Amino acid sequence: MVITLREYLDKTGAGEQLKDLIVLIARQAVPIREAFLHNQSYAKSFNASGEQQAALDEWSDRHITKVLEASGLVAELASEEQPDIVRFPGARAEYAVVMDPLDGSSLIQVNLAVGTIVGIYESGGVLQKGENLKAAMYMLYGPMTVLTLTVGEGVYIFALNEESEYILLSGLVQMPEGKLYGSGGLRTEWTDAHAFCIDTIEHDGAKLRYSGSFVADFHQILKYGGVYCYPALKEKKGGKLRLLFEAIPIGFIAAQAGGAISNGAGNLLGVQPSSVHQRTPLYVGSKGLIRRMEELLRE
Ligand code: AFP
Repeated sequence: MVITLREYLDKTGAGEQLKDLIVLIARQAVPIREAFLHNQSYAKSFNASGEQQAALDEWSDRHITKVLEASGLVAELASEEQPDIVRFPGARAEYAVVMDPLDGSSLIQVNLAVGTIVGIYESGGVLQKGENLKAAMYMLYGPMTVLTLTVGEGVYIFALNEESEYILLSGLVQMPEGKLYGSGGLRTEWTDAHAFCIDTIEHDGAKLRYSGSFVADFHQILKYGGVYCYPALKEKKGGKLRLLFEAIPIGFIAAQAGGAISNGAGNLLGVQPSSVHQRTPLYVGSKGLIRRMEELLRE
């Protein structure tokens, strides 16, 4: 039996406004996909983290921001592509959204999978611990467009069909213990502790898979098990990935699928963000492997 995104949401405890917001955001995969063709280049601008924006980064950011403002459902938004928190004082609901509108943008020009990452808090603004999220989702633009979603009742994966309708692909996804791994940062930049950790799991048979798109790399860890990491580097103690836009929503999904996310020392979902563009070292994947890596990092 075919189950649509809306039908699935109607069976959950999510409130009407949250369901509307999720469906609205998920639908933006259609215009974003269409925009790929005309936004292949780099823009002249740099984001708040000093990285050059792709034209599609800018386009997706502007597009989703406009849609969220018009919805009247979102009071506060933090985007990887905007320097400050954006407030919509006219909103009739209190939702706060954190997003990376186009994650993995260096892969746009080589046509590898990239995605849109979103986290939704019910109220209280965007600077909150990940464990407070009400919902998290990502749309992955690969050969198929898939939506991975949690409203705190497990993880469900949907595929966008030819009528631009999301159809349930798999439900109550459980992340297995697995042997894939990918680590960001150059080996020469890794700390001794992280290098020891990677040497050890490689010795135990871990197999390298790393594309440069966090959302795509995480999706295969979700399905096959293993670990994605972007560690603290010798010269950059915070690593590269952003706590709000990347780590928190993906970590919430991982935890809902029975996996875990750590900053190397403990659960990253318990970390209180202090600024919008804060970076964090990150290890996300199969629970047993994450615990093992925390132990190895301590040794
Ligand atoms: P953006 O393309 O959205 O800036 O993010 C890319 C990213 O944050 C993440 O998606 C990748 O896993 C990581 O950077 C890749 O970084 P390296 O190029 O250092 O491997």
